Amino acid sequence: MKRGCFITIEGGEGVGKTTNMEFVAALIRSAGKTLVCTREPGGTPLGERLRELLLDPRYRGMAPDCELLMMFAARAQHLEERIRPALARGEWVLCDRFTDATYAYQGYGRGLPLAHIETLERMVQQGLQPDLTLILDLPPARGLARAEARSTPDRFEREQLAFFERVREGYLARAREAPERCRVIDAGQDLDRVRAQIREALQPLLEAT
Ligand code: T5A
Repeated sequence: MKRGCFITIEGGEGVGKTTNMEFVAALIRSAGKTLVCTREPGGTPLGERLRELLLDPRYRGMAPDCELLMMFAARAQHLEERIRPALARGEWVLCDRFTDATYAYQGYGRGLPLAHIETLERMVQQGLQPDLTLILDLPPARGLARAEARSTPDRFEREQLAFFERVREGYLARAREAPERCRVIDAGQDLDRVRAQIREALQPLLEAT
């Protein structure tokens, strides 16, 4: 059986990933595909426990390498328990954040060597990459303002603006390095326009499968 498509949604804090997940899911389902919607860190019972630890502001002293390894620990479980089995059944998988987030946050944001991330990526993913990554792009100050208006800040949201500027730079660098996989969406527009860009990015994949 042909494996299903793997789509990821990425971007900094408050850019609209969660808001647009349902829209993307509806587009995929209306094309007749069976879809698994999930997120990282998380997506499995064990991954969700790791997520709680990673976002908990009480662990503000977490070592960057610990953070990196926990992201990949959650990802390894997620791939084994949910993502690979769904793709093997021919289902589509839509994931709110994946390894581009690790490059952007732990690599560019925290300054960890990208080579360490590449090693873990090879080990855990064994060549599996998303077929399409939607990168919602917005100046960090605007994204943080949107996120702050909604909830109390988690451990990451308490970082300084300069951290999120580096994260944004990281996402844009990833998009330049993999233009066939990544589509940068201007998330500063009103929701209808953001969604029109998303629809356009998704269309070729929906038509090809
Ligand atoms: N992380 C994750 C790493 O460091 N490394 C990794 O490898 C991985 C996988 C996870 C954290 O973990 C880090 C990154 C993150 O800090 P998260 O909850 O997944 O946390 O990510 P957040 O960015 O914190 O999620 P948010 O829910 O805050 O942001 P979203 O989902 O991008 O934004 P959303 O959809 O909730 O929208 C925010 C607000 O903006 C409004 C919405 O209504 C909402 O109120 N909005 C708009 N307003 C005007 N115009 C638009 N176009 C709008 N779109 C949305």
